[in-house]
Amino acid sequence: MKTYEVNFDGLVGPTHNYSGLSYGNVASESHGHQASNPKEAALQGLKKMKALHDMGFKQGILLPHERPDMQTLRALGFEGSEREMLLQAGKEAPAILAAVSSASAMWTANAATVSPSADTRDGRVHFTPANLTAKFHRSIEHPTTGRILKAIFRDETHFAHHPALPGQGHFGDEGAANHTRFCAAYGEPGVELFVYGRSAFDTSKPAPKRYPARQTLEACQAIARLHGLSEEHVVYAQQHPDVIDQGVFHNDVIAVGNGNVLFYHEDAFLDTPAVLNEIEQKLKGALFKAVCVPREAVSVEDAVQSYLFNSQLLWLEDGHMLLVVPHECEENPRVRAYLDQIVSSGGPISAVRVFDLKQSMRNGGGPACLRLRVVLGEDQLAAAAPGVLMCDDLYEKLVSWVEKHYRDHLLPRDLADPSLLDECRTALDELTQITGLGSVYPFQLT
Ligand code: SUG
Repeated sequence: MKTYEVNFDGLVGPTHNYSGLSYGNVASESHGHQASNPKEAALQGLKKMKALHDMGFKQGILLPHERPDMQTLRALGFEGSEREMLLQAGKEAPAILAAVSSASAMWTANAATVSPSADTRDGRVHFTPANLTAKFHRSIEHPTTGRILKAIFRDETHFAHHPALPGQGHFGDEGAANHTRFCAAYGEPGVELFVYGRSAFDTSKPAPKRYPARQTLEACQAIARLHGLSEEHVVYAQQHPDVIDQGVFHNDVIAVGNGNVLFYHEDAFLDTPAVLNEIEQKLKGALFKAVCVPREAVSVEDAVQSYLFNSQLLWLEDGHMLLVVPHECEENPRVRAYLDQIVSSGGPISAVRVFDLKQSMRNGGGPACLRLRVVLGEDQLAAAAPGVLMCDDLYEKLVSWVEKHYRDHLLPRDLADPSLLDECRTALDELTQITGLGSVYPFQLT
């Protein structure tokens, strides 16, 4: 039976905007309060999905969330009609309104951690939505994320869904952005690498001084337990605290792995030799290839600015890897020179493909942030909801849907506009019909 890596990209939501919400994420902080273009953002994302689908990769979508999140506004004491609540929040608490309006669910690398059935004790694919406790605007994502994942992966004989970890800093979990799986082939047992920024209980471990470390060791361990992963197939690695302080807020900003390849920056981990050695030991049956990018060639600052490592590493038919990078990599001369050299080096990465994802990049989200990887066997893929799997027809429908419903200019002050909420709900209602997912949004459930 064939097994595939299916990339589920987040479809950018109609409220995509720049509110400077993510302290420690340099792009989000520096673009805060500029005008965004939600229509362009959604179309840029769709273009990437379609191009990868056309190249023969399996591609799916995850749906945007209902925003502004009126339930959260109500829970925070805003009262009256929805119109009144929005106007009051816009006037008295614009920062709260921005948080409950963020389209941040688009970065589906943070949606969940997924363990394929070849790795789990009960032979099912396990999903745990990330609690995203580090940022308020992201901590409200997991209930809808969980409903969407359950609606797509319904069949309990194949799929197991866990609730998000307790929503508390001790178990801060950012999902697949800090999780990488290595294997000889997708259908074979792999090694799951969990990367954390700090420990909640072990004070002997160093922590960053300037920016927050979002993921804890204890969250990683809890996910491994919940998913029924065995010790011999798990590696925990601490991210170097100094790189977090330079803006590396997730491991996927400094390293990416797939199959038997890890592409990483020299400064990514606290103890690199130990991490590489443990992956190599545990990855029996596959020749582990670690491609290190030296700081002399690409500095951490270059990596954060260009998002070189926030790339997708995709297995080509001939066994080599394709690196899918954002356009910003071409604009940085050192990164561009490095990429030119790597494809001609005879190493595991043989091709590079560049995408314009500027709208998402300005909030710190590159190609890898925009996708959640789900390894599925043929039978599991057949059991998934077909309406979210990319095909020519779905692509055309989604492009027309975006053209019809999305604005091409949005400022944080527009978030209080009650017609934006209506537009968002009308669009999402139609989207659940296009994808055949049924009711997943609070406004459809009440
Ligand atoms: O969590 N930005 C997101 C970007 C997430 C990128 N994901 C990965 N690296 N996997 C974040 O910081 C900014 C929203 C704003 O500022 O309006 C934001 O949430």
